[in-house]
Amino acid sequence: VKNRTYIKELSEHVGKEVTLAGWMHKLRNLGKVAFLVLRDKTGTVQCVLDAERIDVVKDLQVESVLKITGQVVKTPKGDAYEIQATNVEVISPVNEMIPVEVNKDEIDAHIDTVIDHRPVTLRHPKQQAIFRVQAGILHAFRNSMIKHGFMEYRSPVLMGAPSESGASVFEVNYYDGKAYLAQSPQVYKQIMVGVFEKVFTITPVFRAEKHNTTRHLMEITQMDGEMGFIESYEEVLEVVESVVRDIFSYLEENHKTDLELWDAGLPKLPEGEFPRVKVKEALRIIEERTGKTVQRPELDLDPEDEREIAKWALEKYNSDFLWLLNFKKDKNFYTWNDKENPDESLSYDLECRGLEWLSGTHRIHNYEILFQRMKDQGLSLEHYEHYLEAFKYGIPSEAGFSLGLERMTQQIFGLKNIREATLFPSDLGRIAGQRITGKSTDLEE
Ligand code: AMO
Repeated sequence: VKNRTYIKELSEHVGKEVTLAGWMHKLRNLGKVAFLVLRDKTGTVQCVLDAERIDVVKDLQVESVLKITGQVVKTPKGDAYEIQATNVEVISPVNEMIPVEVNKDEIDAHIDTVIDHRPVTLRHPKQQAIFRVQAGILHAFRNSMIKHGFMEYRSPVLMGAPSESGASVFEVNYYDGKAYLAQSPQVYKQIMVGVFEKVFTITPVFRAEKHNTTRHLMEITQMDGEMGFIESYEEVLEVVESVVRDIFSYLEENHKTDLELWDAGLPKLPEGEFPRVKVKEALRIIEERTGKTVQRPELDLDPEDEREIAKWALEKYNSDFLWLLNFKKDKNFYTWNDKENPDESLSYDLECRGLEWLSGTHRIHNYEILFQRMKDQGLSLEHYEHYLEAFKYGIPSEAGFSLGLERMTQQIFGLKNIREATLFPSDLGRIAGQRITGKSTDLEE
C-alpha cells in the first residue's frame, strides 16, 4: 500500500489525511454512522464511517482486510486518535463467521480450540504479545552471545545417530536406510569448540516424549552455547547469568506493552549471582522444609521438589532463579563425573519459578576416556566418527548449556501450558499444531 501509515504513528499526523491498511477488528453499525476498529501489526484505531462508506463494509465479517483513507482527529477525551474515513477499499473480503472471536479482551476458548484455530487466534492482541516477546528473546539471546564472544553456527537436524539417549529419538526414512532427528545440537557444538572456541546456535530439536504434559513438547527450539578453555563450569554459569540479564533488559526496553497486556512481571533476578545449590543439598533442604523423607534412587528432583526448592530460593535469596548443581553420576556419555564426589556429575540446571529452563554440563574432553565411555554405553561408534575425530585431534576442556525457548516464554508470561508459548506445537495428539486423526490431545500431570 503506497504511502501507508501505521496505527502507532498516528500522533504524528493529527489533522492530516492518512491511508491505513489492516483487518476489520470490530464493526458497530448504527445505520447512519458506523464505528469500525481497524487493526494492523502495530495496534488498533477507531474509524468513523458515514452512510456511503458503511455500504462498502456492512455485509462483511470481521477480519476482512481493508484499506482506509481519512483524517486523523484526536478523540473528544483527547487520549487517543480516530479516523474520519473518506475512502474504504476492500483488499480481501471475509464472508464466513470467525471460528473464535479475537476482538474481546480475552479469548474465550480452551487451549485446544486456540491451537485448532492458530492462524486466527494468533491475531488476538494478547496472543500477538507472546510471540513478539518470543522474537525479542531470540534477538536478545543472539546479540548477547555475540557480545560475550561466541560465534553462531547452524547445526544439522538430520543425523546418522541419536544425539542424546536413544530412548527419545525420532527415526525417519532416509533412502534405503534410517536417519534420526536431532534431539540436541550437542555433538556438533562440541566439534565446533575445536575450531572457534566459543560457539552458539539456535535450532529446532525433536524429542519423542512418551507423555503429554504441560511442560513437554516433541519439537522445541534450543538456544545452545558451548565454551572452550574453561577451568570450571562456574565460568559457564556466569555467562548464562549475564545473558539472562541482557535478555530481560532488552524485553524491559522493547516489550513493556506486550508484557503489561498479560500483567507479566519478569521473573525476579537476584541482586548478585544466582543462588546455587547442589542437588544433594536441595533434597536435604526439601526434607527439612516438608518433614517428608525424600528418597530418590538417583540424585535428581521431581516436579514437586522443584517447586519446593523454588520457594526456598525466593524466601532466602529473593530470587525466582536458582542453579541446581551436580546431578546423578553418568548423566550422559559426554559429561564428567565429579572426581571428589563419585556419585555426582559435573552438571547444572537453571530453574526459574520451579521449572527447568536450562541444562548443561562440563564435558569429557579426553579422547581415550570419551571413547571408552561411549563404547561402554553401547553407542554405535561408526556413527560418531566426526565427533571422535574432533577429540582425537585436540578439544580444549569445555562446558556448555541449552536453554529452552518455549519454557522461557511460558514462564515469562506465567502460562500454565507450554503449548500457549508455541506457535504450532507437536505433541502426542498433534503435528505442528494440526490434530492427528484419532489421537487425543488430553494432558497428563
Ligand atoms: P536437556 O535435554 O536438558 O539438555 O534440554 C535442554 C533444555 O531444553 C528444554 N527441553 C524441552 N522443553 C520442552 N519440551 C521438551 N520435551 C524438552 N526437552 C528439553 C528445556 C531443557 O532445560 N544437550 C543438553 C544440554 C547441554 O548439556 O548442553 C540437552 O539437550 O528447557
